[in-house]
Amino acid sequence: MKKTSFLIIGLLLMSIVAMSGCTSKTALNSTTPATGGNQAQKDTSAGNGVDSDKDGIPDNSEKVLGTDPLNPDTDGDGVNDKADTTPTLVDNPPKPLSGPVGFVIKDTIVENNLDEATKKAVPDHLEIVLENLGSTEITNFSAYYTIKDLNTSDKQSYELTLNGFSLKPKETKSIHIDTGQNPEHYRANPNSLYYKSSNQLEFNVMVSAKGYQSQTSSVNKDKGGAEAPD
Ligand SMILES: [Ca+2]
Ligand SMILES: [Ca+2]
Ligand SMILES: [Ca+2]
Repeated sequence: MKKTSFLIIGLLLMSIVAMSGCTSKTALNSTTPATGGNQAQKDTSAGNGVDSDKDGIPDNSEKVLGTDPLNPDTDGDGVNDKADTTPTLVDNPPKPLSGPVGFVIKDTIVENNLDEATKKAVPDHLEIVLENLGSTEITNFSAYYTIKDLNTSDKQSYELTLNGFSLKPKETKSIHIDTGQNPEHYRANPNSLYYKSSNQLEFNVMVSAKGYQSQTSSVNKDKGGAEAPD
């Protein structure tokens, strides 16, 4: 009996030791890393939400809408692109001013533009050549122009305050509407009909200066896209 009891106790002890070893081994295994560090990272750079002019419309969307990504008020009517239901059409066009004829529009150029100083070709843009007829300097100029696609009848219009532009007595000088990077150059919408449509386009221009009669002109641009603005 005594021998049998020792044998049973011995067997029990052995099985306990064996079990504890096994448990400990399992426990060790369970602590090995189950999750690697390879979870898929979300690519937050994929959405190009850059809004250069801070008007609430991302640059990519402005391209689709046909508005200017670098101008928060593309048509210049005082209403921000995002709030403007017609961001490339001035809803309340400026009225022509009355008064003496102080200046005239000598020419309106929309293609084959030349640099005034060098007479070399520059990229196509809207250029309005003005002449001061009088003996006093004229300042406070503004311009309003419409572009109509003669195939689709799409129409756009833009208003510009020509800060820094003046005409000395008898002076003849151009207003350039392009990238607006130089003095007396003003910004055109790079996504306008002018740059995006290859149909024939009709331009109607009105130039005003405080105290003088507004002057108007019209010109058509042949089909074919304008060159990229300079
Ligand atoms: Ca924008
Ligand atoms: Ca804009
Ligand atoms: Ca606007």
